[in-house]
Amino acid sequence: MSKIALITGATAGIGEACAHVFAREGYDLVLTGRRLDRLEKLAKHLNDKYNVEVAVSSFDVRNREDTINNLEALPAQWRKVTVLVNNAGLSQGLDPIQKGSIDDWETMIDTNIKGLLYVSRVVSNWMIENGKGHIINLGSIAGKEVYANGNVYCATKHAVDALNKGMRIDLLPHGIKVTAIHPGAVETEFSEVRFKGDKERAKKVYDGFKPLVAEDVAETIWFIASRPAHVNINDLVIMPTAQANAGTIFRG
Ligand code: NDP
Ligand code: 8X3
Repeated sequence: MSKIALITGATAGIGEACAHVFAREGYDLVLTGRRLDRLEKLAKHLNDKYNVEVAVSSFDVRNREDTINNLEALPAQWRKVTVLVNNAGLSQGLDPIQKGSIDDWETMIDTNIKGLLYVSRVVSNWMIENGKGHIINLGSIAGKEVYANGNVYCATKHAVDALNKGMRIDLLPHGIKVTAIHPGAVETEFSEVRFKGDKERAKKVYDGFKPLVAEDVAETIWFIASRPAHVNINDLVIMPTAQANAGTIFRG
């Protein structure tokens, strides 16, 4: 195994698109997410199509023990992770602070911040052992700006922005690159998850303009990962052309 990408949240959207791109580029893969059936189907497809090795590991990143134990249970050859795409994440609800669901807040905090930390704690140590690596964190435009009713989701992505900067400082002596990519609107399962399965409401988010698709973000992540050894992209914001900032979308 020469190059390995570990992608969290590979069962859908940006993570799944990253799995395709890294497999196309000859990377062996560790794919994680809760939906094991999707992981297994994707692994078989990528192995058949690109002849790459794919390990799958199904766990909920909110569960600290499961996350650490499942990662540590991977056979030793998979510890040679070259690129970690810290992608698993979600939004739940879109309500003003005084009306927000506390359960939703906890789900977002536990997934987007704590889950990312649990995975990073394990994999950064593997990278230190290997003397190299690249951690690519999925932030968001919601981690750069705040929009109406985005409150807690925006806070979790601001935390990712801060953690990205902190990780870069801490891992610098170990030769590990750290990058955050901050997309604007990407049409994935994201809004359907945010609105708890309400497909109609989710679809409306992307009405009247051309959003990014998961492949746009995945190709940009590949660009970030494929820079020469002496080049690191610290931070990258990527938006649909129709979106100026978190709250301004031109719907023609
Ligand atoms: P999707 O809903 O399409 O995919 C989310 C992925 O995260 C799924 O594979 C899901 O897997 C995984 N995931 C969610 N919760 C957990 C959990 N508790 N444990 C393990 N895996 C989990 O959304 P996107 O692809 O759009 O989102 C990917 C990332 O990009 C997220 O961090 C999101 O915040 C960020 N982002 C998205 C934008 C957008 O507009 N879509 C814009 C900016 C950033 P499973 O359910 O199988 O566990
Ligand atoms: C997802 C993009 O604008 O819906 O992070 O928060 S947004």
